[in-house]
Amino acid sequence: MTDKKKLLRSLAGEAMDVPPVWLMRQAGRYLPEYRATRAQAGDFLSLCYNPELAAEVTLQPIRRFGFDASILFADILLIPQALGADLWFVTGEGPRLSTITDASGMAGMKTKDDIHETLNPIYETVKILAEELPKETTLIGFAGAPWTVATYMIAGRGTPDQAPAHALREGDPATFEALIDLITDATIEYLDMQVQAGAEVVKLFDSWAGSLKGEAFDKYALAPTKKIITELKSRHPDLPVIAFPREAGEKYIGFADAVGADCLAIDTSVDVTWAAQNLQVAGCVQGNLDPKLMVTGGEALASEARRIRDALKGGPHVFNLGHGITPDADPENVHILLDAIRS
Ligand code: 1CP
Repeated sequence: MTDKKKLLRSLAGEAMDVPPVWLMRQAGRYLPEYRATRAQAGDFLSLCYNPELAAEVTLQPIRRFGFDASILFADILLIPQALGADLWFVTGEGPRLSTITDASGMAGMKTKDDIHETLNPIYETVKILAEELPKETTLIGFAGAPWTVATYMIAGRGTPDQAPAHALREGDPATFEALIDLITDATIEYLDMQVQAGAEVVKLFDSWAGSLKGEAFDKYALAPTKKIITELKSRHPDLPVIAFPREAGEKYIGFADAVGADCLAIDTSVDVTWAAQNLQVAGCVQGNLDPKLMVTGGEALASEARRIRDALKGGPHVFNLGHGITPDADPENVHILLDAIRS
């Protein structure tokens, strides 16, 4: 047990006084070396599809901070592109995609077996990382969960309330479900290839899960996630999976068990004492420091980090933020955070 990597021990259910720590978006614009490598690549998508440079930006925060885990540098929107959607990024605004508004939009999509042609460079990045990461660092692969990915494919961009996706879901359920099924099947193949290339853990990001309520949540957030995890675990029985149904509220309860995840990632809105009582009983919990504290820093950051660590130390915990670190965060604050957690 002792030479097992720290993150894998937490995911296997071990409680520790000092939890493993990594940060969502730990490779990103708050780091000057990331901005330099992105400029070298030309733009964000060229960086994602350049295995040497994508591996380099993945390694940068590990070198600088010594996190316990490293997350592959890529994006959840590469799957839509691999399925045939147009994808580009508008500087200062975010992603843009071609839209799917009816059955004709689905007719232009490729199949799950066609995605590797586009995504092969991502598997190459994973292979480089599996070679180059320090032996104590766990490599996490990832994908978006089908609902979140569908919201971008339908609207063609990020949306505050996912209204276009809800409109298709309610107005043309056959097309909507065909899209969810296609993303689900493609995601299984994509993550399987990441694992074959060397990813030791996979995480599913369902960033917009919270906008699905009641039965719609069960059908379109929970069920596709369960299908992906069930199929991946049938192919890789020992693969740990982290699920992140962001802003799921009371739907967090029982979620990890229902989908077969080893760890439930929680957003900043969840009270950690409540999480210890209601969520950690089912297994590992990951979270949930407010990313704003990575901008403001100081003693407020250190004491909040210790409060979260201590509230969750009775059970398995992976320390992380409740959402991604923002470009205006100060890298020095990461040292404050790590000192607070590890001392
Ligand atoms: O300008 C830049 O350099 C691009 C900024 C950026 C980065 C660093 C984007 C554009 N994506 C990424 C990398 C990324 N995205 C990772 C890599 C690993 C890491 O965490 O270090 C991961 C895991 C993601 C996941 C991702 N992409 C999510 C899910 C998590 C979340 O933040 O909720 C989502 C929703 C996306 C879409 C996306 N990609 C990029 C942006 C700005 C967005 C959000 C768009 C929106 O506002 O809706």
